[in-house]
Amino acid sequence: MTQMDIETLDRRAREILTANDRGGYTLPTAGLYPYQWNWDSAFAAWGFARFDIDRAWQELETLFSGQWPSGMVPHILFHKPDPGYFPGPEVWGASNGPIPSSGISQPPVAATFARAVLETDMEAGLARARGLFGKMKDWHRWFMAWRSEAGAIFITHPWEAGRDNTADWDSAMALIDPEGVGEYTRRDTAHVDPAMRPTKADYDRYIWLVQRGRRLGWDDAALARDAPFRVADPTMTFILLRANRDLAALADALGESRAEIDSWTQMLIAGSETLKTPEGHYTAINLRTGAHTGHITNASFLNWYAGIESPEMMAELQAAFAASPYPVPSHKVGAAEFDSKRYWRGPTWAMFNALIARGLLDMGHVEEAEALRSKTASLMAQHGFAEYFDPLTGAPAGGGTFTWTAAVWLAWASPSAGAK
Ligand code: 9WN
Repeated sequence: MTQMDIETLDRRAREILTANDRGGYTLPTAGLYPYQWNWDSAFAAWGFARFDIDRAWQELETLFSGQWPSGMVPHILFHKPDPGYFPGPEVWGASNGPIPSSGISQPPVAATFARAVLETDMEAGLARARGLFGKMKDWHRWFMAWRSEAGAIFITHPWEAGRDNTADWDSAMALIDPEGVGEYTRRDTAHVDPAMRPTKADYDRYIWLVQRGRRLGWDDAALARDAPFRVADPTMTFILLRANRDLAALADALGESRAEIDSWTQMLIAGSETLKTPEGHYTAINLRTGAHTGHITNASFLNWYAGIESPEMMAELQAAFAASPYPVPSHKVGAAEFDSKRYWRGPTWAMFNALIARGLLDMGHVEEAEALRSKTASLMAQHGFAEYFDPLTGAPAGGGTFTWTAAVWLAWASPSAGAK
């Protein structure tokens, strides 16, 4: 990549963030996702911090303006109505918070990126970080209260982990009979090739679970009783563990107490161990049956990001590097469920790679971190800032001009980012 290529790509990535900006929050991509999504926004903040620090803080502040009194931060905030997305606010029927929203959460990367933003803005940023600190802590407390099974964080809807149709949910989804879900019109397949999206069987169950939540008024205690879908998930567990460590560092920087946060960290470390199979791989657990799914997905490789060493996962990472030119696939290449184009069942996600590589770097695996960065950078340089990519050919898939892909280019993959 020449200096000129890098400058052009940096400029293009900044343009995408700016074009997806709706004033205080950023859409993942116009058309397909016309609202504010939780973890997408935290990635956007990381990207904005490269060229507009005030806008970076604002992205996080707008996200937390939708926090529910329970501490939960919804996965979608419906700031303005838009008929282009289904299910919209009327389907969710969640009026539990200050802004119409969905009724579930998403992986809590916010504290990690708030810390990263603060590191680029140590003086002026302290006041902004202070404004967010208590809200982030309340959110983490909500996870520990309502989504923890002995320290392993579980999800109650496939959308909660942000890996909608991963094979990790298959056994749990098979136990749901979506009877009575009724007719509905999907919008996603009007924007994107249906071969790159979840199936109708998946969608029926997504909507059926939303209808159940709505019926129960999105009340945490009611939802927890006889929950039809409960899967302990490496995405959630590792990301909350990492975010918790970063929240504790923020507590230190702000002169706040870290005792309660540290107690959660210990529980999450113990919970992470329950995700480990006898082969030493981190996989999801269907809590209704107690069985590990045994699938190696890109979430399995977040152990380093969470501060956990694993020679077995390192061997799997080397295997993933050998199996495709554009790792890390969201499902192991060669496994029966692998589908190179279908969303979370095979494609490579640049934002996931950014998390995996940060973990590798933090734990001293410099060579692997750099290999992953440069492979991801060449993927974007050749194929643009797509939602996800075919790990075998690099072909772009899903939505285009994607916020979090552009953000991770700016903050991590671009040679100008200094590989942080
Ligand atoms: C449902 C916005 C979101 C991401 C998720 C990704 C996808 C939504 C959808 O898009 O999910 O939340 O409708 O497919 O799976 O991780 O946050 O980019």
